[in-house]
Amino acid sequence: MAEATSKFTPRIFSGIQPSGGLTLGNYLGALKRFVEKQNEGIETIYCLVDLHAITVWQDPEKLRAQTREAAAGFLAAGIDPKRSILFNQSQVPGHAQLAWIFNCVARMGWMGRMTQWKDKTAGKNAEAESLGLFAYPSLMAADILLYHATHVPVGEDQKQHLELTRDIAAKFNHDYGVDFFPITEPVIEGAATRVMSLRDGSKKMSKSDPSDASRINLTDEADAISQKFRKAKTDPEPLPETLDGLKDRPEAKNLVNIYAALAEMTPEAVITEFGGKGFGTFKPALVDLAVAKLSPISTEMKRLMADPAEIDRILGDGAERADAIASPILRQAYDIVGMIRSRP
Ligand code: AQP
Repeated sequence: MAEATSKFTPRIFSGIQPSGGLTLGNYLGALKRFVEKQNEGIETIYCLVDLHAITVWQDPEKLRAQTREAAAGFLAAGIDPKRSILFNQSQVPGHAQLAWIFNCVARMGWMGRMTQWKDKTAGKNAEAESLGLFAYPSLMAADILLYHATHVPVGEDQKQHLELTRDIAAKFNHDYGVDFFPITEPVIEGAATRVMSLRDGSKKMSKSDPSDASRINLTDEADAISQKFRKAKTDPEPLPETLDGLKDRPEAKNLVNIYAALAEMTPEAVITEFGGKGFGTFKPALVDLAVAKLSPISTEMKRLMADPAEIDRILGDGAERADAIASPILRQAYDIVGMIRSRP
């Protein structure tokens, strides 16, 4: 990991929105790597960012169910709630409180330049979107900086938001003449930092895509995984003999990257193994691999979801531990900006 500001102890924070079921994109781009970071022995704080989820309409009952399901996904994928802190964002009030300060530090122009804002409002009336959706990156900066996190593992799509987090930290430090917030490093690693839709190689795989066939859900059973990969859009050519040959073949490249990430090998090694072979050979191999890696996760998720009270207990315990780190940092931030604190 690159060195963040050295006075800060290495600490990892990251989150996922419970705005739908977790996808293979969330798993390979984020969750699988969260587990690796936990297992490297660094302090890890992971959050289901439910306040982010409501930047677009969520049915309240579904949101609660999706949050528990996402928590089950984290646990099933290998997050150990004793070694990592796992909680849902709304149980730690400091996220929203620090976000307000950052709303006053960040500039409107910074938010307006975010490609995610542009993508999510493309073809729509942006004026009718929620203010929360516009200010989303400011809350994300608060999520991270509330814990003085030094490193944030994310997928490629979050890189720009991480840059904005650094800008907010730097402007806060500069405006108030302090060295209080770290300049956090994004950690974007692995073969599948941007998993694409199985129906359209130019679109990111996303939990909110209206087409279920565009994504593998972590809850999908072997049959669904198999069907979706077999029907995944490809071209008629066999896989190329070199990586370069994937350059103008986004769908083929996507499947090679998924295979590489699941098998923990490089895309080069996948090409060495399958170069010259057609999708009639490659897709069944991908299905076998995906089923072998993902089925244990979906089975464990089902087991965990049968006991929602236990999931809530884990999230509550995580929230208390997160709050114990966040509260003193938030108090200092309020002191720095000049808020009076005289309540007994
Ligand atoms: N397709 C992807 N490939 C690699 N990484 C991905 N991530 C998301 N999609 C992919 C990574 O997952 C983490 C959590 O993302 P998020 O849930 O906070 O929001 P998102 O990036 O907007 O994900 P979705 O699935 O597209 O959600 P919706 O549809 O609700 O907007 C991040 O680290 C992200 O990079």
